[in-house]
Amino acid sequence: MATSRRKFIKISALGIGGLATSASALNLMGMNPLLDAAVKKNIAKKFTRSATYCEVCFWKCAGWVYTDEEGKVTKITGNEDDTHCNGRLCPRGTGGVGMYNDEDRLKTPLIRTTIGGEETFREASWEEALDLIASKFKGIKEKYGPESFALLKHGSPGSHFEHLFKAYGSDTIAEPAYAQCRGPRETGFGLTFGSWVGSPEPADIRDTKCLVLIGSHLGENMHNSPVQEMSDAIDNGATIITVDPRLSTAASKSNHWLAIKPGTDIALLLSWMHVLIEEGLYNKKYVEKYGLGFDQLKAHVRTYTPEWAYGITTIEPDVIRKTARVMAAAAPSTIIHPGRHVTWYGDDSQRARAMAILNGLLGSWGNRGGFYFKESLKVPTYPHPEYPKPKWGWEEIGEKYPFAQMGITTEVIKATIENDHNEHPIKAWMVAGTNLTQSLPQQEKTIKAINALEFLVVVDTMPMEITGYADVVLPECTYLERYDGIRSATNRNPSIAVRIPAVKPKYNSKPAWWISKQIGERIGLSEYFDYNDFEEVIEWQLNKLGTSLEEMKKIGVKNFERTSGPLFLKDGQDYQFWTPSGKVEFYSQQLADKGFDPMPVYTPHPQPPQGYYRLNYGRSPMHTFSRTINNPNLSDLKDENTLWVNPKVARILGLKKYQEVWLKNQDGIVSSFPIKVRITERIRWDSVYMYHGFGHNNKKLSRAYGKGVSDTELISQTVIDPLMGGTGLRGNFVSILTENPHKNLEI
Ligand SMILES: Nc1nc2c(c(=O)[nH]1)N[C@H]1C(S)=C(S)[C@@H](COP(=O)(O)OP(=O)(O)OC[C@H]3O[C@@H](n4cnc5c(=O)[nH]c(N)nc54)[C@H](O)[C@@H]3O)O[C@H]1N2
Ligand SMILES: Nc1nc2c(c(=O)[nH]1)N[C@H]1C(S)=C(S)[C@@H](COP(=O)(O)OP(=O)(O)OC[C@H]3O[C@@H](n4cnc5c(=O)[nH]c(N)nc54)[C@H](O)[C@@H]3O)O[C@H]1N2
Ligand code: SF4
Ligand SMILES: [Mo]
Repeated sequence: MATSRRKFIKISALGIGGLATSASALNLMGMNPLLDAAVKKNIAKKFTRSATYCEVCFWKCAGWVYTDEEGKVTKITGNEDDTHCNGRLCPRGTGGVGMYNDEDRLKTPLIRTTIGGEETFREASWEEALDLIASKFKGIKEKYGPESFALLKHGSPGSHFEHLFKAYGSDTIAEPAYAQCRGPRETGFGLTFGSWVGSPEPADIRDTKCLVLIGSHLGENMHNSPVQEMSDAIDNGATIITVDPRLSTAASKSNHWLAIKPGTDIALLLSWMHVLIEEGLYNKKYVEKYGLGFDQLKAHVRTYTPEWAYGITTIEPDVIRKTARVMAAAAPSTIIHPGRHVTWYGDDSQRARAMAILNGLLGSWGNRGGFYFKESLKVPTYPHPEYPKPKWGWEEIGEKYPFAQMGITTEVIKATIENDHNEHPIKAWMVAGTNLTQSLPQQEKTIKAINALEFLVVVDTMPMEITGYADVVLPECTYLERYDGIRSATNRNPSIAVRIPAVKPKYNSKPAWWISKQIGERIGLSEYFDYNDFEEVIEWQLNKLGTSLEEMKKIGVKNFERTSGPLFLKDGQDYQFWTPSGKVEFYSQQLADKGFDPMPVYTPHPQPPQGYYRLNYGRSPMHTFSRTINNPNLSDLKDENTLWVNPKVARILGLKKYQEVWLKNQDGIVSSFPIKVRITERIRWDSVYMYHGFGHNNKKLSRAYGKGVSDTELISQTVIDPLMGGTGLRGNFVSILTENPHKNLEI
């Protein structure tokens, strides 16, 4: 029976067969304090350094991994020549060593089995696990077609498996970094300027005179170079305007903090447009030369006065006027930052459009201190036969959303649940580098989809929650132990960086490129993997780019000259934007043609009912999502999240500092674990706030289990962006329970 077969296996139940950790292994992992002290004393050691780029988050800073004579990884530092980090890693990047050292890592392939009526995993050899996976690839293809095998991925392993899936004939590919992250801003800015914002964002923060952050919390969001540039901009006297219902770190460094009522940003943006236009402060030369539909926009925002917006946003009219004037005075060196995790309330592409339009009115796109024209180098494709053409794929699955530009994870979930009477039935998944049950809302649905699958293989480095649902778990080695694709960065100047293994894979773990090739060869796709080692692929590509593996091993990063022209527009220069009209589209005919508002409109969103508070969440500076919570170095810095509560709310509910509470959301879902209260004026009274990523429920994560609350488990209501299918996550409300609701259930 599918449901029981897919029962979540707490890998802790894995006693059978045992994954014994030997004493000598513990020593190697720096777990033995005596040995640690001995190592510290041994200062005369010789160190080797190898080039890498960081995998702790997706900024991909280039760095150096130092190993000592015994092959022990001692530290990771930033590469001075890298524009992503300028020689400095963030605390998470420095803590990357912990990913390698974590003794809870997945150690060997695991296969789901039943012993004495109990489901568990047993250890398996790579041969056996890969043969089983290959037989499933073949079986799914024969029975349903290759399209029915989906790849859900994130990070570096993703590209290796994407190659395998495309060679196999499946384009059913999606990642949470689109529909639960950046998707809406790419649509909103794309419709306006004709190009994606992309990563890294081409915001010229370093030279800006005015940086406007709308729910973007740089400084807690630790993306490296933008944080450095923001700090330089502050030193250079730039004005920072932060719109955030919470006093974020960025807000605390701002000249203006606009503590907006959550969910009302579009009203503020429209009234800013109103002030710029009514007071004649917009960039007339830029708008005349490059803009399209200004007159319609002018008519559209005529009634959106600051007084109108005040009633919605709670931001005083004179503050709205004043900040609009500050932005205009600094223009075109003003950045209305596009943000990054922008899937909030379901009208997110339209909010991103409003932000893009504001940048257009200020003339900042293509001007110094605004946004630069980015450039990257195309890494040549290692020769392989053409991919077969799938009959359907991510586009067909997401066809309801005309402006989607990548696979929508939640649509993959839907197509998996309804796989009996669906044109696009999904029957099997490979999950690589994404902890889906923690990164997708409505956990119940994700689990329902998993139960409907015929086969699930998970490739991860850690026994994360998602691995507990797998039929086969494959242990990938960490980024310090493997080659990966060349990092080609889109930046002011193009650059490339390499990842070279600093140490051999620990335990019985393997790199994604190897796993992908092994599966490919077993299913008759050898010609797509025409190399013995991924080193050969990189070497071939580097030669084509005019360098070599030998050179890159020495320098790690190579910067190239621009070839696409200047970073910014010249005064009065003719320029074709990549929109259908070649102009900055204030009015979007593309949207009108598909029946959407051609210019952004404010729509009210539900407010918390009596006794409930909006569940607000964001980044912990010391962690990346759920992936680092168990990291020995980083959990040392922060091992649980807290619940930010306004003093007024604390008074009403009689809450004390650090008191443990439980949360119950509007649908009756109760948090699995308690969370400690942090009483602070930094959060509005209508919301509570917590860091995302905590509240792990897999016991095998010895440091992370049961620490704090998972925001994801409380997100059961979502609002879908009708333009591109993004998942609005911020419409959930929680009440605070002071009594343990699980007390009577505990055995
Ligand atoms: N509730 C809620 N949901 C969110 C967000 C939120 O703030 N709140 N944020 C959203 C955003 S912005 C994003 S981008 C997504 C991120 O979503 P995910 O990418 O799913 O985030 P992580 O939790 O970091 O999961 C990464 C997984 O990859 C594994 N991993 C790490 N390194 C490697 C490796 O080298 N190889 C392999 N094979 N696996 C590896 C980790 O162990 C972990 O299981 O989540 C989105 N979902
Ligand atoms: N340390 C660290 N840094 C990271 C990551 C990480 O995991 N850890 N993840 C990276 C990734 S993938 C992403 S996508 C980015 C995400 O980072 P960002 O895009 O900067 O931020 P968000 O997580 O969307 O936003 C959180 C902020 O939005 C505010 N907010 C909530 N509701 C509203 C509202 O209605 N209006 C306004 N104006 N503000 C609101 C919150 O109070 C909070 O300060 O961070 C990146 N950087
Ligand atoms: S910002 Fe930090 S965690 Fe992200 S890639 Fe750079 S060093 Fe690593
Ligand atoms: Mo993200």
